[in-house]
Amino acid sequence: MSELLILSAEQQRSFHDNGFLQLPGFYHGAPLQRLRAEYHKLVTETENRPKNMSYTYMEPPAGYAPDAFNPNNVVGMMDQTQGGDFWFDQFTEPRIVSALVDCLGPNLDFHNGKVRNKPPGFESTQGWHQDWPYERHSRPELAAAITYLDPTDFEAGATEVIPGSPRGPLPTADGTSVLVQQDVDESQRLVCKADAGDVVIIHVLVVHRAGHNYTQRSRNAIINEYKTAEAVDEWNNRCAFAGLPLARGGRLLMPRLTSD
Ligand SMILES: O=C(O)CCC(=O)C(=O)O
Repeated sequence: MSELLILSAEQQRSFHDNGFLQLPGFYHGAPLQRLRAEYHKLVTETENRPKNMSYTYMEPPAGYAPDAFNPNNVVGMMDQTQGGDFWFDQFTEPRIVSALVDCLGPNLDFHNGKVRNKPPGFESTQGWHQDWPYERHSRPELAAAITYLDPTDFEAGATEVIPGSPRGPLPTADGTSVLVQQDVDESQRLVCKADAGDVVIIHVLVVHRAGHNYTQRSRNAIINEYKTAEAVDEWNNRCAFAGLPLARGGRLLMPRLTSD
């Protein structure tokens, strides 16, 4: 096996055994503040953006109001990667690319980027799923890196996973892309309690779901997905920078556009 770029052997093993890996404090201090500030601009300065940076908004449920960080209740967005140089550097960031190389392999491409938020009162209706039906490739060599901008805990926007769940595609409920919910052994679930700045990497076949947010504070997250160069798109990925080569033979390819 080739030399690891950033993860410890134990972290790499944990990803392979469990299908997910939490990287606590991946962003902290000034870089985390900058990330949050840039993100605030992303969800407030929504005019004159490239057309395929599509925003979706959530109607505040009774008893909940949008908070000052995400005042328009943006619940989702595709292709935040097109939001300017900062956001290009965010998904090509050398440390995250290195972590994904260590998890997936030395030849890494980008897959897509999105925002999935949990505004106050958000109820997750998607349920347990694998990302595979949404991201079919010639081989299941993909993973999502979720960057949390706020502390998340159970019913405060935390992602839940079934560690070590089967690595093959599981049957989906009729007419949907999610699993038959009753088939999932919830006793095995793990709540990914995260702090602002944590990153959780989730393999495309790992069973997981987004949590609810029954608090008055928005829980904001960026989700960038990566794949190996050997995994060929069969899903017709039209997202920005799909297939962009990020590493070859373990060597990172992308220059930095911004100085910090
Ligand atoms: O938002 C989350 O906590 C999880 C996101 C998720 O399940 C997904 O994008 O497939």
